[in-house]
Amino acid sequence: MSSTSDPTPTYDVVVIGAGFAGIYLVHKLRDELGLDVKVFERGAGIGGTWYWNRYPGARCDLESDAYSLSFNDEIEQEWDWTERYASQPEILRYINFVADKLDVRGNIELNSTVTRAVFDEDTDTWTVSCDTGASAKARYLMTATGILSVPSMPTFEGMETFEGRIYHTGDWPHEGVDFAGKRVAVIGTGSSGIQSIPVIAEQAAQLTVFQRTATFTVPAANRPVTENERNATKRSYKQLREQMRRSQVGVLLDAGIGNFADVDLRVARGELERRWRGAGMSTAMVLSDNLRSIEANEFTSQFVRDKIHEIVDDPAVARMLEPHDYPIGTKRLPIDTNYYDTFNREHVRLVSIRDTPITRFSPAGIVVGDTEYEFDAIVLATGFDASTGALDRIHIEGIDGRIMREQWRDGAESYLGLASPGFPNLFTVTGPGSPAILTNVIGSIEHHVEWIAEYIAYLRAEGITRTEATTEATEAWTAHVAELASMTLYPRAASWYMGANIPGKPRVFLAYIGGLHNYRDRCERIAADGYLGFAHADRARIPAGSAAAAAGS
Ligand code: NA7
Repeated sequence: MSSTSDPTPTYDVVVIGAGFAGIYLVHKLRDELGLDVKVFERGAGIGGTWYWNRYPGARCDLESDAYSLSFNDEIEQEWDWTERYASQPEILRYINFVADKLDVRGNIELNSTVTRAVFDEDTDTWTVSCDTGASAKARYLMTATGILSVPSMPTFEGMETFEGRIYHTGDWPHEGVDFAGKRVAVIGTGSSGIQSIPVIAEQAAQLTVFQRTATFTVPAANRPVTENERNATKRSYKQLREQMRRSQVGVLLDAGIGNFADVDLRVARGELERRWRGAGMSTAMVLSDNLRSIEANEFTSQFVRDKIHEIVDDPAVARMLEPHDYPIGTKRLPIDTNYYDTFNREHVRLVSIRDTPITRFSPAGIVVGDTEYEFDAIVLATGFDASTGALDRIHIEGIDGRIMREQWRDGAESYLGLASPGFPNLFTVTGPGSPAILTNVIGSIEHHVEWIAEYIAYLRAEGITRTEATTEATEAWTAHVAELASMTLYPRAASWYMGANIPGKPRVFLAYIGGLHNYRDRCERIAADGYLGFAHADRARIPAGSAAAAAGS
């Protein structure tokens, strides 16, 4: 840190957010590039998504040996995962272990929500301000604000009159919640609802699930990791990680057996049965064209619907649980532990609010049409303002007074998901238009951080003080992202991938669908070509205030 007569502390880099991305950025930029890095974090602890999402049953939907950092042998070898799919407490312990190993806590200021970030065109620096009154200047600003970090709070009429407690899965009380003996409602049947419902049902006296859209989910087949498995994984991490880096989604899933039109459907059904017993997300990938062909998708979808009828005793409840509103896989496919089975329990009931939505909350509970349901507690498992949500909540002001959330009003536009025109020296880790949300996000984070660090090293070596994504490159990338999405079934779902879960949010597909491997190649080529698509300027060689010259050079 340095300071002149201006009392604002000055760093090389300010990072917003201390989840996996923020922590890795500190390590990479500080320890490998020798930069002075400051992180502001909203939470009272580190961990981001895993700090806030403490709802009962919260766990990762990717296997622990994939959903973990790969860049440090010591961390890899010393940490022992206990379950195939790690629970939230274990992941949070892991993040804290990593932070201690890398000794990054001194760089992080907790309890500090960044409210403003303004670029100064005369000095090529950002000034960042927090709700605490703290501020900092830096040449580079990096947002590591996460994809699922802003809970989506529905506004039901009369919510404030409810006399019990209301919880959101994405902002769960740290002291935990005891539902014993309570009448509990859960609104929402996405991943958070599907993970929490069976666990809440274990505790509550009565559980009512309000379902707007029936959701596909497949068994997690979670189990403890044995000592032998753990050792075998540790021995082969090097190869495993390399394969993951070069894969479509950053994790090794069972491949498709062929396209719908080409495979023997009895064989496909057999393979679905096999995967149903423990292949997690790749259950929906038996047919290679599952996300491109509606016939293929319908075959897989019907398999899951049939399973629901096998599991659920009451045929009327099973019919309500049958998903029909989107092709399987076009919303993130949850993996569950006893989700459908839970509806066989006496004290669990399902209320469809698909055709008759929730009318209002009352002091006693929830009113749907003419029926009032009484509760002691209501759990909102209603999801997140994904991807752009956290960035929209910060006043980010670039050149010529451009405000990021206004620039993105009709849909987020970015170059590679990492940079946006008008916002020089700003990198958005796992930003909209990157592959992150469709991949093992840790794999994407590692890639982004490494690529950005290499780029910063290049900029410093070349004496470049300002970099900005060009409008042309950004438009071309955004069009490419949209075109790839349009070739799939993804746009048929009203998903958070499309921004469709937030009223008024533009419907733009928020991720690059071409695969982590292709994205990595593309980024490598861009770097090899002198960072094609970015405009560079050198403060020393342009007159002060010559912003236009800088951006266009
Ligand atoms: P999701 O997947 O966005 O699910 C939210 C759920 O809440 C979904 O069932 C929604 O129904 C429902 N919802 C949202 N708003 C309302 C209102 N106003 N009324 C009734 N129901 C509502 O969020 P999750 O937290 O479960 O999962 C997010 C990601 O975390 C997940 O994809 C994994 O990657 C991990 P809808 O489907 O919109 O009809």
